Amino acid sequence: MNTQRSEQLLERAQSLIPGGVNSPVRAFRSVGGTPRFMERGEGCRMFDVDGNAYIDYIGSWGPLILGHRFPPVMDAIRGVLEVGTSFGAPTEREIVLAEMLRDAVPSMEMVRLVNSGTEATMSALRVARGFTGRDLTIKFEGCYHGHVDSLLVKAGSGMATLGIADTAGVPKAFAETTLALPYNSVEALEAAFREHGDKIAAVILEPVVGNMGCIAPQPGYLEAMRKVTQKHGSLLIFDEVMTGFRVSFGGAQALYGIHPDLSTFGKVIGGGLPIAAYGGRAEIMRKIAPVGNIYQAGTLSGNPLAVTAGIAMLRHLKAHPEIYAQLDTAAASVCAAAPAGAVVNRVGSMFTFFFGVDGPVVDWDTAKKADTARFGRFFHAMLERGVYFPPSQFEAAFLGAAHDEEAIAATVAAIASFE
Ligand code: HOZ
Repeated sequence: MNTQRSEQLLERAQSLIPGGVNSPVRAFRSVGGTPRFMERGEGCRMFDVDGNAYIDYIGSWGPLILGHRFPPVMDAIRGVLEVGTSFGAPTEREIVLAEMLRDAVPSMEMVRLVNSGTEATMSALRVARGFTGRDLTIKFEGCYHGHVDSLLVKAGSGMATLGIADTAGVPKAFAETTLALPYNSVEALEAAFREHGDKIAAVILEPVVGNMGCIAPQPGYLEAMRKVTQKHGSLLIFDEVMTGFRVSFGGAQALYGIHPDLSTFGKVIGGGLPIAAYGGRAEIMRKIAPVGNIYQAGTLSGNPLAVTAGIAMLRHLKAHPEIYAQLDTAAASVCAAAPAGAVVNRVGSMFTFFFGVDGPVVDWDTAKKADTARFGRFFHAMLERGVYFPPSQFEAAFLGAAHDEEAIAATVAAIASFE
């Protein structure tokens, strides 16, 4: 495979942009080799600057559930270009998107739009602290909630990929407001509440984890979490940036039947443009300025471009609920082809093959035992055959509605040829 132009661009980028990339996992550091510079996308495929085509299993890390350049989303974006890209003043479109979010996710009685998942989780956490008057947060080892200072403690995604335990630059005092517990352990959660219950503002988690690879909650885990947070007056925050409108139209909370107090959304809700949202119980959300005294703001928040793309995306998903069953079937076919010995974790269209583990992968302790060198060989074998999986053992793969039978068959054949 010719990668000459990508190599040239990497060299040029590296002198100017740290690692040559604007988000660390893209740099291929844990798998080695040259990150591919992309030129365009079409449906389930991406094409790089050297003319190589790839069946895409990152989908922009989640947003592209309908594939690249999905026509209704593209048309909606073209339409809004005629009226303006940002006003810094409210528009009716923002209400439409907020209504769609509330209708799909009943626990979100009120919503605030922001620009990224990081902003959404940072804001939700501030609101939880402001509402409860408490400072401590519980998060889970291997979960990632964007690069919020206090949440970069034992974090997944790029931190897990690069082996950075705790990032420099976060004041100790911030990190000390966070307790990191093992995922899927009711025992650890209850013990933390026994010790610190009256100080815990919130528990934040990925209800299905995507950032240490894909990990599902064990039966009863989310229920226990709901119960213990309620008992101690702490807020339960579901970070559904990855899972929202992905594992089901109403997100993981609809799939598992749990009502969190606050939720964060991103990725799919922007149709591929930068947007995110947080929201929850009206009683809590009314504490936010200008109604209350918890401050959060943003110049480009609710900008018409991203809002319009999001509306088009959600309209299509709502009108075609059968998409979720189709995604499930297609992802099951890909997972059925997993190399011998790999442990397969999958929830709907999110999945991971864990290499070299000898039992179920349910938390960071079991995930980190994975043979990352073998994963790297798998990743490159797939890339050579034109299949682009996430360049990290600790990131979930995403399949979309544009993955047709031909793409699935080609993926299955590529996986089958890996030894
Ligand atoms: N942290 C993102 C995945 N969990 C990667 C984002 C990107 O590189 O675009």
